[in-house]
Formats: sequence, C-alpha cells, structure tokens
Amino acid sequence: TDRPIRRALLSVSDKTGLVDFARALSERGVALISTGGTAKALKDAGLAVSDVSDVTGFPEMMDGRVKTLHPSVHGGLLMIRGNEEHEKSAADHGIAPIDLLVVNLYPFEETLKKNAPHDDMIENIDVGGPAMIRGAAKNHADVTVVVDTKDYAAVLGAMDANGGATTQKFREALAAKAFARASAYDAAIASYLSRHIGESAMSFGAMSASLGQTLRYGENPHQTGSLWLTQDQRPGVATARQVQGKELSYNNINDTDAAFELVAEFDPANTAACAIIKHANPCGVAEAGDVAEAYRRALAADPVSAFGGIVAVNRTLDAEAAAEMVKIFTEVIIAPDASDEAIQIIGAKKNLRLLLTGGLPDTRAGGLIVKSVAGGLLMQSRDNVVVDDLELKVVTKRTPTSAELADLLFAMRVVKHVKSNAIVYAKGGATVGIGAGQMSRVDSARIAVTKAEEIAREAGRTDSPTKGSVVASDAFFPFADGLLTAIQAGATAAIQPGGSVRDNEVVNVADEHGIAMILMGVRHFRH
Ligand code: 93A
Repeated sequence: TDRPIRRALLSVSDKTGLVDFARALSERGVALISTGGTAKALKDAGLAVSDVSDVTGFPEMMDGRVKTLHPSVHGGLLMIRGNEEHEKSAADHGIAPIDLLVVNLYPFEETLKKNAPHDDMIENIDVGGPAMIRGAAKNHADVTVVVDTKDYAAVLGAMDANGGATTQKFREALAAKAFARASAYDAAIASYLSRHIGESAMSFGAMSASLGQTLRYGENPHQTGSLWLTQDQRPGVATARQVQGKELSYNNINDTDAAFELVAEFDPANTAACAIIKHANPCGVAEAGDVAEAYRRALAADPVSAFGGIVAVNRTLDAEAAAEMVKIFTEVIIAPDASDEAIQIIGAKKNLRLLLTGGLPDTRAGGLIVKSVAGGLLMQSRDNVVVDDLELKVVTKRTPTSAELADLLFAMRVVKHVKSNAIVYAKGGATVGIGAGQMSRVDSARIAVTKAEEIAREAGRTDSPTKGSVVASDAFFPFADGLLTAIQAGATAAIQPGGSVRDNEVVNVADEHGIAMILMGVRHFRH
C-alpha cells in the first residue's frame, strides 16, 4: 500500500534545487518541516514551513549539533504505518509520521578538499543527517528518502504518476542509494581520521569512494558488480563520457582501463598509438603517424584475437580511424576525444560503446592500486615508472641500432601492461608476438613465437614474423632459455630489468649470438 506523501522533512547543506522542489511538494499538499538554514531558505522564497524545533519542542542547540536528534523526528521516520503498537506509541507521544526525508550531509568531503583545519573537519561530521537517512532508508516500506539533489525531479514524477505516493520499487532504490551515500560518507571520515593520527603511510584519500554504477553482474553472471568512484580525477574509464552504446559490463570496464592506461604510455605529440585488449591483456599494439594506421597495424598484429576486443587510442579519434574500427566487432572504443564525423560513423553501430576521456592520464602520476585478499585489502602505489626516465645500460658487446632501440622502448612500454610472466616481441613499432600470464618465462617466450607464426600463416605469409624483431621481458630472465627461445625465433635485441644471479650467463648467450641487450633495472610485474 503506497500512501501519499503528506509530510516531508527537508534538511540540506547543498541547497541546489531546494526551493523549486519544496514548492512543488507544497503545491501537492505536502507539509514541510525544516532545520534552521533550510527553513530560512524556504521562508525567504515565501513557502510555508514549520521549524524542526517546533516539532521536537527543543531549540536547535550546541552549535546545531543537536537539531533533529529527537524521538519526534526519528519516531516519525521509523514508525511502521498500520502497526497498532507503533501507531499507539506515536499517538501517546504526539509523534506524526514523516513520509519523505530530503537530506544532504554536511560537506565533509568538500571541506577535506579545501585542506581545512582539523576543527573544521570535525565540525563537518554530520551526525543527525546520517541518523535520519538510516532511519528513513530502513523504513523504506513507508518512507521515501532522497540524498541526491539530482533525484528531486524523479520523486515528483513518481508522485504524479501514483496519486501522490511513490512506489515500493522506487523507495527501495532510493534506500539503497541512501545507504551507499552514508557508507561512502563514513569511509571518508574514517580515512581522514586514520590519516590524521598518522596511522597510514599511504594516502587513503583516493580510497573514499561513492557508488558510481551498479553493474548488471560481476566478472561472471552469478556475481554482483559495481563501479565505485574515487576522488582521483585521472582521465580514464571511470571518469569518461560515454557517447553511445550499451551499458558497460564489469569486464568491459576492467579491459578498457587496461587499454587506455597502455596507450597513455605513448606521447601523442610524438606518435599515434593504438592498443587492442582482450581479457586485460593486449593482443595488438602499434604506433604510427596517424590513428587509423596505428589501428590497422595493431589489428594486423593479431586479427583473430581482436574480435570483440577493446580499442584504445592516444589521440583524437578521426573519421578515417572510426571507419576502420567499425569494420569488425568491437566492444568498446576509448579515446581522449573524437571528431564529430568519427562520432557519426561510430553511431552506425548502436551497441558499440564510445568513451571519451577529455585527455590522457599522466603515466608518471602517483595513485593507489587496490586488490582484495581474504580478510584484507592489498594496496600499492601505481607502477608509474616510464622507460624514458631510466638509465639504460647496454651490457652486450653489440649496441642496439637506432631502429632496434626504438623497438626496444616500444616493447618495454607494452610489456609493462601485459600480465606476468610477460614477453613481447616487436618490430617497426608494432607487436608481433605477446606471451602473457604464463607460470614460466620460457613458456611466455615460446607462446609468443608460436602465436606470431600462426597469425602469419593465417594471413598467408611465409616469412618468419619474429625474425628481426626485438624482445622485452617484464622481469629478468632467470635462465638463458627464455632468451635463447627469442634468439632462435630471430630476435636481434632484448630489453629486461636484469638482476638475476645468472645475468652473466644470459649476457654471454646474447654475446655468443651477436644480440644487443639493454638492462633497465626496473621490473614491471603485473598480476
Ligand atoms: O549537527 S548534526 O549532526 N545534528 C543534527 O541533529 C542534524 N540534523 C540535520 N547535523 C544535522 N543535520 C544536518 O544539517 C543535515 O544533514 C544537513 O546537512 C544540515 C542542514 O542544516 P541547515 O538546515 O541548518 O542548513
């Protein structure tokens, strides 16, 4: 039984849209109650509103710390309508039902962003607001709770469609949102306080998150999934504008992130880059003079795997590139920007998601990576090491040629984004073979070659694709076998961090075969 909304309590710090919403409620016969500042805003706009102090019989006191914390408010929110005992208690104590609660909280997060002094932070911890939100959300069978100014219109719409009442389903959705908001708010306070007392060396600032989107399911259909937004405004999948296409799935978001972070390794001022991702690993990556050519080359690197992949580019998507991309089935395209023409071309594929980020993330920027383990969270800073900033040591008799060096740097940018053990073969600014996620490095080295040969065969080519390539390894070669595999496949130069007890053995094998090898000293595991 959806009862019409008769009485509403409004208590908001963010007064956006407040007056219009309250007026619309008033016009629908809803009686309004408000706390000090909210009541004043409504009275100033000429609306009839009762002060919460008249409802509680207490003045707002102690700097406003105690305004709504009273049985007249909480009883009105929590009483079960139609429950004899609840109704009797309400009648005995002069408590009237509150059918609609409109609250947004003291601006704790905004105050945090302003680097406010500690006293201000404490004063901005809202107590009464969350208490009411919880009460109303718990009692969503009877009460509509609104915590987001963007939901005002929907509430009025629901009321108008339903004789002044909202529906159970609508109230339930709002209740879920209310608890999510309360939870994010508390997380922000907890992280602030733990940092204040110096409990954590790492910044948990970006860790306070709010629910961005409930996903259809998680990694598999029997799992639930959701996307949470942090304060980190890093351009990428979570902050991008979705121009068109179906709703993103959990896996789409994960893969799109991997794709865009990879192309961000390439400076758009120097080169156009394209990465095609499947299951969070690249199947083809290439650079070229323009985006269309980079895409064609990335696709050619492994056209079979690219089917149903995620495509990322580091420059504005133009019409020519868009026309190439719509030729095969792709799940998502992500780019910093797109021309109107390109958007139109993508528009022909209704389901294809197009995400525009407005820019590239800074690969050198810090940030937090979070992963859950049983009973805990693992946290680490981002892998923000860029090969250009490293001291590259040639350890072999032969020094890489300039063409080899360019490919070594290219391969290293890519291998950083491949799951360990990762081996990448590259030639002429494009990947020719990628070995990902194997338990032994030599297997990754072999699989990449086998894969490369298979792709060449399917394309009707008779040449050896890895001949004349370079090879990059995300961690040191523990034995010479991995490198030997690459040499036998025709690689002429290698880059790896080094640091194995057998580095000498590996370098000797390189020298025996006339291979040029660079040690860059930094490992790029990725799991
Ligand atoms: O200081 S509080 O924790 N104590 C309360 O009893 C209380 N009731 C509402 N904060 C309280 N509020 C908050 O006041 C609301 O969540 C809202 O953010 C704000 C609205 O105050 P005003 O109407 O005076 O601008």
